[in-house]
Parts: sequence; C-alpha cells; structure tokens
Amino acid sequence: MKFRTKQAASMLLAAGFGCAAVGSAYAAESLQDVMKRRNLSQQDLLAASKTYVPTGKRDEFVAFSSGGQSGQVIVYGIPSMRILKYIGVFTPEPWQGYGFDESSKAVLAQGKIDGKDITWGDTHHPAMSETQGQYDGQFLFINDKANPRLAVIDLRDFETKQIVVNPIYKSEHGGAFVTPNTEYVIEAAQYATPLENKKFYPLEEFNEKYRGGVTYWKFDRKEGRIDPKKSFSVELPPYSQDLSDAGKGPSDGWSFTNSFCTERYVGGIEKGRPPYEAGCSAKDTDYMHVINWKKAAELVAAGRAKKINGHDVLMLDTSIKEGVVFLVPEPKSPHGVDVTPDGKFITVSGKLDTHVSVYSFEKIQAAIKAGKFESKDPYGLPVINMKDALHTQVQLGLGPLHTQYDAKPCVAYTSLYVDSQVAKWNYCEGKVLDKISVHYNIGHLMTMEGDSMDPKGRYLVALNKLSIDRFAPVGPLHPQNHQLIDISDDKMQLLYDMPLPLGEPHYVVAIEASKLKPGVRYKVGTDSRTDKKHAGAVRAGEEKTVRTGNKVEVFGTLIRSHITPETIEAEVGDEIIINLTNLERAQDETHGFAVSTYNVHASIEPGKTVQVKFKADKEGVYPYYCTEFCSALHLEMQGYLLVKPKGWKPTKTAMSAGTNYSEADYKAQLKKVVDTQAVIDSVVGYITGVNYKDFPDVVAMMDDAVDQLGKIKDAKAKADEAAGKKDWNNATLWTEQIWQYQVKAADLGLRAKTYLEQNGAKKAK
Ligand code: CUK
Ligand code: CUA
Repeated sequence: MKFRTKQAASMLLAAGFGCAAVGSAYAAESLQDVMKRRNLSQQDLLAASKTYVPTGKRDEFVAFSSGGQSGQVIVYGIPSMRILKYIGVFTPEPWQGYGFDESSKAVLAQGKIDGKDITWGDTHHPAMSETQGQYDGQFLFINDKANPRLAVIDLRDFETKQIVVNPIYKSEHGGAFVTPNTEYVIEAAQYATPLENKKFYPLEEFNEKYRGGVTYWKFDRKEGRIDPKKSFSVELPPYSQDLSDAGKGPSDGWSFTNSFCTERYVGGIEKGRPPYEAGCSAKDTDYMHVINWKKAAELVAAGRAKKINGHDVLMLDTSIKEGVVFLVPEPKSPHGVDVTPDGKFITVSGKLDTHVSVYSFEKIQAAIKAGKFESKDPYGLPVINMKDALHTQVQLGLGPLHTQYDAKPCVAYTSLYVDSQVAKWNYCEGKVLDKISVHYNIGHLMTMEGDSMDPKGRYLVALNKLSIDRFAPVGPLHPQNHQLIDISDDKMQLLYDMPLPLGEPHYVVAIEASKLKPGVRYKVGTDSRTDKKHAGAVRAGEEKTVRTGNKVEVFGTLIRSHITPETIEAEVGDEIIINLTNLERAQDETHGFAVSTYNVHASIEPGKTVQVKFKADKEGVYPYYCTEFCSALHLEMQGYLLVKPKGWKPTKTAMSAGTNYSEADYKAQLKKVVDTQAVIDSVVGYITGVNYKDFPDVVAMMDDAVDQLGKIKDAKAKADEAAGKKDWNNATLWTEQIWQYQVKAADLGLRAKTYLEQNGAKKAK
C-alpha cells in the first residue's frame, strides 16, 4: 500500500542522513589531542581515571551529606561525586510530594514545636545505624541544630519516617551519634537554656537556672522508630555541650561530649560587657564530659530520673552520687571528639590550640576507679587531671576540628580549619605523616565508614566551607566545596572538586554501596511513611468515588498512561480527599499527581498509595495530571476536577475499569486482541475493496490508522518477552497497549468506512 512505502522511506531517510551528518562533522580525537586542547596534565588524567565511573558502572561508596540550613540530606556516589538523591527531612521537598501529601505532612507535623510549624532545619550530623560497631546500611539519623529535633530515615526507601522533638532543649548540636548496636542515638544540647523550657529566667540566673545536657534517644530497630517513652537525658552544667561520640569495644557503654564556653559567659556588649567570643574563650581549657550511659539507663529504669516535660532526666545530684558523669579538661574551645576504631582512645581538637589531644580510655577508667580527681567543677562533678587521662598530644597546625580514621592501624586524618589543610597523623605514636591543602577552610572531613569500628580507607572527603575561586562565579554566595582525596597511598592526592549548591553541609557519612539494599517497589497499597497498608488503597477494578455529606473521597489508581478516575465531580465547599495507588510493578515507573491551583502534589512510586486533601473552595474546572514523564502517553495521563456551583445537577460520570495481572487476564487480553484484529481486517477489507484513494479525507484517516498499527510490533515484542518470563503484569500491560493501538486504528477505520458508505464509494477496479 502507498502509505506503507511512504512511512518506510521517511524512516530510511531519517536514519541515513542522521548517520552521515555525525560522521563528517567530527574527526576522532586522540587522548593526546584532548589533553592538549583542554590543557590537562598527566596528574589530571590520573585523577580523572580514579573518579570517572563509565555509564552502566556504579560507585563503590554512597555518601549521605547533611544539607545544612536547607534541612535535608544529599546522597552522592564516591568516587564519581555524582548526586543521586535529595531526601526531604525537615524541609518540604515538592518534587517528592514531601509536605504536600497527607502522610508526609504528618511526618513534618511531628516536628512541630508547641503547635508551631517549623519547615526548615539546620541539619548537621548524619549517622548510619550500626551493628556491632559496623555500618549496617539500615537507617540514617540526622539532627536539626536550630530546632532541637532528630529524624529517622529508612534506607529501604530513603524516606524520612519520623521526627522527634527534644522536650527539654532549645537547640542541639552534638547529634546524631549512635551507640555500637544503635541502642541509642545521642544528641547533646548546645546553648544552655532552662530545661523546663517554657519558662523565663533572666540571664542573671544563668548559673542557677540554665542547663545543658545529653539526650539518649532509644531506637526500636524492629519498629524502625525512636521510642520517646524509653528515651532519657542526663542533666549537665550550662557549658555549651558540643560534639559527641559513643564508646565502642572496650569503651562501649560510655559516651563523650565536648564543651566550650565553660566560662559560662553570657555576653551583653549592650550593657558594656566584653562580647561573647572574648568571654567564652578566656580559659585555657574546657571540659570533655565522660558519661556512663549504661549506668544512666539503669538508674532511669530504676525510677531515679526526674520527669521534666514528661521526659526522664537524670539530674546532676544523682549523676554525681552514682558516678555517671566525669569531666576531663581539654584544650581551649575544642570542637571534634572522635573515638578511635578500637575504642581505646578519644581524640579531641582544640579550635584555638594547635594540638590534637589523644585521651586514653584506660587511663580515664583507672583514675575513676582510684577516685583520683584534681578538683570538682562548680556543680560538684569530679574533674580528672588532664595528665592522668592523656595518651599523647600532637601538634598538627592551626584550627584543628574533626578527626576520622583509616583502615590502616593508628592512622587518623584531622581537618585544619585555619590552615585549610588535612593532616594525616599516627595517634599511637603521636607523629604527623603528611599534609595536603584544601580549598578552603575545611570543617568536617570524612573517610569511608571512618567513624565505625571498621573503617574502609581508600577515599577522604574534605567538606570545605569556602570555595572562593574554584568554580564558575554564581554571585556573592558561592557553593560549598566537597573535595575528594585519595588516601590509599602514603601521600594524599587531591582528585576532584564537587560544588554543593545547597546550604552548608556539615558532616557526611559514606557506606560501602554493596551494604545498601533498597527496594524498587512497595507492596501494592503501602503508606510509605508508616510502612503499613494505606486505608485508601484499592486494587485495579475497585476504584470508586464516595460522597458523604460534603466530603468527596476518591479511591483511585495510576498506571501507564491512565489516571482512574478521569473526572472528579464536586460542589463548591466540598472537602476533597484523593487516594491514589500506583499499580505499576515495573522498576522506576513513578507517577506524580498534581491538581491545578490547589497546592497538592504527590510522588507515587510503584506500589505506593498516597492521599491528598483540600477544600474545593472555588467553582471552576481544574485539570489534574501526572507530573512524571512516565510513558509516551504521559501527557494524556490527565483528568478534570469539576467544581460546580451549589445545586448544579450532576451529569453521568463514566469510570474506566482498572486492569488485572494474572495469567488468565493475559490470555483474555490476547483473545481481545485477536477479536479486535478480525474487526480491523474486515474493515480494511471493505475499504481496500472500494475506490478509497479518490477520497483524500479517507486517505488521511488511513495514514493515521497505519501509524497506530505500526506501533504494535514493538509492543508485541515486549508482550511476548514478558510472557516468556511469566511476567504476567507486563505481558498483560503490553497486550493492553497493543489493544489501545488497535482500538485507535479500528476507530479510524470505522469512521473511514462510514464516510465511504455515506459518500458513494464504488467497487475498486
Ligand atoms: S560542626 Cu560544622 S564544622 Cu556542626 Cu560538626 Cu564542625
Ligand atoms: Cu504517569 Cu506521567
């Protein structure tokens, strides 16, 4: 037939000319040519070959970075430094529907403080769940410094499941840090405030009424949630408790928390007093808090805690009497506190000291056992003499902050903020091994699983606060710079600069990619935020719209390329509740759902059910549609919300039936295709039997019909392939797709036939 030839010819033309154009425009460049053209050195090439991950291959490690003031988590691969995902945590993430569908709104609502919505966070420290001191890849925790909160992310689907609000603090910084079996997630207060935190006390009563503390959030691994009822805090003096770390191995059962401003200075430059930064760094030493959390937990279980805001707090007098908290002086305004992988030492960096101090847990314990204390602090806590606790001190450089560990024994890396360097050193022997410059002003640094009992070495990421001249300028606010450094050799080698354009990521943890086992689909009908069956879930064919009073509740489904229902009818003032289940089982077939001007959006991954809710407060016609380009007919994945004036008579609503996925359904679908083909054949027989070529309108309709039928070959191949694998879902879907094309072709054919009959077609010669 004429149109077949025309179609084939245009395809050939497209293919032929396409190839010729590409072939002649570019001559192949050699590696040398590229190096010359781009001014690359051998060293650059080596670095590139260490980070380049070719298409189809994957990264060895997956990093989870705090998003800083943007309040979420950024996931990227190492060594490629390619961003893989943003996880909405304390901040709404529209593309994920986070904060726009009911279940995720409920998670964010857990983070309300005194009934107030707080839709941003200052995320600082992500922590991976651990089993026996090793990363297990199951959960991620992260804190919000500004509003004292902690979030739980399940790594089966990389979604935030829970936010808990600290009941006694107004800020918190030293979290999240987990104990070796994730019994507790540690969170330390930062700026001291009254613990009965709804009460006012003047700054003049700072010493008496203001307090710090450390909270131990109990993690219920089976539920995958923090259990606030079994969580507790240890009251501490109003020193600014800072970073923390849990003991491990021999030091398991203990935790360590830095502090600064043990001067308890409260500023007041407005009243003529010297400013905070002068008063808070006057002394040569601050205190490391050494806390026996196992004992504290026992005392709390025995009813020795005081309830403050309904939360168990072990008060200072009990801690002193029972030997729960001890202090050790640490040099000037310390920042990081990091327990070594073997659990024997604790390294502390003094921001205003050039040394890193290595404390021996064994020595600390010996002093405690012997009752050997140099003094008591103003609150009566025993203070161990620094010399009695120190293993060694190593001079590293200016502004040491954080330390991470290597797979090689005794090797540590410490960030030097002021020097803009990373120092590699040996904590057993106390000597510097190597230094490398970074760009610029490094905060945290991170080695692969470098805060676990089993660091993996290989790479280090420097989290630089400033990038200054490293990237194309984008205005006064520059991106952060995460620099990848190869640490497999004796000398550190800088490999790659990654701009991070969101907030100020403080800390990152990286896990071996093979340890992560996320799912690709939910069990059909799952509420992903509760991990339970969603009350609004329906199966194919069960879709319905229920009106009760002035509430319209939709139980719908999504599948390529169709939203069921296609229309939602309501009256002005109705409450609209739309439940949608993604019936797809295919990997990566997510549908989105948006309704014009009602500020709702959902991301509905295969198997997920979501609910969006709003009041139809304005009469009108509101299109809704799928926001993910999910198939060739994605744009057709649409419908209308019809908001009618009150009293308007409803018209008949036609609902599409859903599909089903069994082998029987597949066979039925096949039969439908065969039957439809018979109809098409008979129609084509009629048309080709008459002088249809004399009717241009009919020729156009036939061209369109053949276009539709031309798509069947591909769909049939996919249907056959799926059926061969007993993948009845896809076999049925692709056969359905064949039928969709057939129906469109048959429709055109029948219209052509009618046209010919009504316009006096004659038998063909
Ligand atoms: S902190 Cu930012 S550089 Cu919040 Cu861990 Cu040290
Ligand atoms: Cu579903 Cu687009």
